[in-house]
Amino acid sequence: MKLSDLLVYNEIWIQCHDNPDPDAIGSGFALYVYYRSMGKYVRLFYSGKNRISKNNLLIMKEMLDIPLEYISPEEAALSEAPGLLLTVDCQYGSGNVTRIKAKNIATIDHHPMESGIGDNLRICPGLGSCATLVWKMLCEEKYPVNTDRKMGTALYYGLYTDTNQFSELFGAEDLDMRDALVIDSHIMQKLRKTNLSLRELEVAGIAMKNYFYDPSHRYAIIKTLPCDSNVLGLIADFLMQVGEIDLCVVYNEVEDGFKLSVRSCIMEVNSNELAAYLTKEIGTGGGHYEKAGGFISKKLFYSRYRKMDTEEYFKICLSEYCEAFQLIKGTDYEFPEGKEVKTYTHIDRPVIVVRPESFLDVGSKVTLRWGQHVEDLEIAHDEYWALERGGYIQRMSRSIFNKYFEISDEEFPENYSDVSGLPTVKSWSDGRVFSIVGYAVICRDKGKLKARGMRLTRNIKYFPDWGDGRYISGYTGDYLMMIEKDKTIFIEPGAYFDSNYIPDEE
Ligand SMILES: [Mn+2]
Repeated sequence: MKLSDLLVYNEIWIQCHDNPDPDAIGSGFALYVYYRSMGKYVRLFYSGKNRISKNNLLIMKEMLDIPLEYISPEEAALSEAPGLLLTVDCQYGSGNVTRIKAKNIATIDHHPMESGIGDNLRICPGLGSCATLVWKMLCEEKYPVNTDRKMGTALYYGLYTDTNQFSELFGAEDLDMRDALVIDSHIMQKLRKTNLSLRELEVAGIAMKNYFYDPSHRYAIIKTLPCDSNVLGLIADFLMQVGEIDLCVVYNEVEDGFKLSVRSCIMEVNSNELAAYLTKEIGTGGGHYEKAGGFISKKLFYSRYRKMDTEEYFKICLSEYCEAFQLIKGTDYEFPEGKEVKTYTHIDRPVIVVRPESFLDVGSKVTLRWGQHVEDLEIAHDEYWALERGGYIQRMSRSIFNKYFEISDEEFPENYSDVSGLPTVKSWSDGRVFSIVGYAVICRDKGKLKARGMRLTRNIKYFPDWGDGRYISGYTGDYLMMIEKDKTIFIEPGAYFDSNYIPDEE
């Protein structure tokens, strides 16, 4: 569904979920402005037992001139939308939205599909906020979003609160919106300082008294009472300052699922990977090395795990994760011998290689993006990145680069990758975005590269003895490789292995 598909209706009622949050209000407001500009009669409202009372919502409504109306449940029961009812950040018929009679229903949402009621649905569960979806749809209509700072601020604040102040942001499209929006930084400053209410302070206090701690894996789990998802992030950040705790999951129940914040303060666990692990096939999760977040759908959880208690689930899953990887340290690892290890020859083809130091400072933090692949990295001295197919980035030291690659004067190959677009790097310090291709060179193998390789039958975390101390994961089905003469170890993703390597005849 596109926004312009709904222009056939002259009256459009936009409904946020009950107890609306900044994402629902921001998304609804942007849609309100859009349909008004198209000459429609538009209403923006929410219902439910409670009127909004939190400071940040009141400030948002007032400073951004959002014409948000409140309709009591009694009034809602008597109302009927005359044209179209459009639910945002929620789905018609779900438990978190008061039902209003309507002949025509449309939905724009980023939660997992619920009832599927209505002919016009646009549901994208992978997105960090509903605001991102609305922004995308406005861009599809070529609507000049950046001429309206208030709209920009509303959408920005929606994403900001739905991703724990961007700390749990991981989607490529979410990053696109964050980088593209023009906002009123004065209003945003005010909103940042009113994130929590006194009630939420109490919820956080109660939650912290009731933690579960596993001393063998050094993780903590906390379930909180219903509260703003920002509180989850704050509690999780707090736990990371406790000496005995290396990892934590803080979560609570919402109408249709569970929101969670994940933290790690050790190099052995990447929160981004852990959040994806905890939500695999039952939701979405991801983020950065130290902070990540996610959402688990109740429907998917209970259909898979029946009546399992959620805390029990997290205990099992966290312990499983802690034991699921073999740790391999670059310096003292003995490559296995045996019949599962074969010698392979690399198929020579052009590779894009970049030396990030040539345009970024050593030690600076950046986000690397290539298609849907998003990764945070710290620029290490003398590090090179080979950009391989499927959005995979092979990191290597300068000495390895010099030994095995030579610069070729070929043109950039067309269709280099099956990943759409070209890779970019965004600097955290000043927000500048660099297209890597401008700094990259095309390389070829120096001579025939031969390596010993073994298909992984379990997951590993490989800690190279160069770089920023972070590990590289290899999963069952990937290949652990070693160049014999200098014992260089690297991981090749299983998906492209056969088109990159040929086994030698034994
Ligand atoms: Mn939302």
